[in-house]
Amino acid sequence: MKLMLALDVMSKNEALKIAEETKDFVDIIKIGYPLVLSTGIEIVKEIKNKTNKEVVCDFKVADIPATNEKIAKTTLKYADAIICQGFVGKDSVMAIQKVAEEYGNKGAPKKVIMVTEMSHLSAVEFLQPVADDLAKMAKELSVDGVVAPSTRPERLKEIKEIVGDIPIISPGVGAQGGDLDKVLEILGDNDYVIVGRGIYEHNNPKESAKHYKKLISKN
Ligand code: NUP
Repeated sequence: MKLMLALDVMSKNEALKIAEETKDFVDIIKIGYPLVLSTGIEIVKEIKNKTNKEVVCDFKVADIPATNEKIAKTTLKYADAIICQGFVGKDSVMAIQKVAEEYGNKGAPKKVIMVTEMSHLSAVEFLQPVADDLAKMAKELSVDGVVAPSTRPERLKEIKEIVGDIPIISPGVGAQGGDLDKVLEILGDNDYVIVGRGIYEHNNPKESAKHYKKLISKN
């Protein structure tokens, strides 16, 4: 199982410092609007140069196909992977997959990760009722990964059963209170546990990353 650092800090210096400090224990780095809107998309390049890790842009893209295509082009020029929403439907996700295919190559394929059920409380209101269908769509489209919640292990399990061998990217451990032990029983070698605040808000991010890496590597 792999550790994905969610680097949702708001300053370039802090981002680069934490990325470098934790890089020995982190498998891949995820950034999103907090950092990119604060510093610009070029931060992707800087993180990659400092750490030699793949960078995922968590933009939860959710627009019409033509606009999704533009967002994917700007993002995948820099990033290795992009996260999109599935609830906008197949054509919107496929528009991103088309860009990923065009921009990637054998040595460095670009990946499209799709959200199914989110981890926060209110995800049960609108997303949960359609999340199994979203997971089925993710499988049909052969996306490169799906996001599913560590805050609801029973749902994580159900979504994993639907998507089969598609890697799961799972947020919710740490600040959101997800039970890592339960999550470790469900996820496998090709899946990712996302930790953000549990690492970057810790008084020693390196030690915290080391701790999480050790816990998830036991399985
Ligand atoms: O359902 C989701 N929940 C979630 O927390 C989908 C996500 N992409 N995330 C992201 O995961 C969230 O935006 C943040 O970047 C990370 C979790 O961070 P933390 O709660 O560990 O700080």
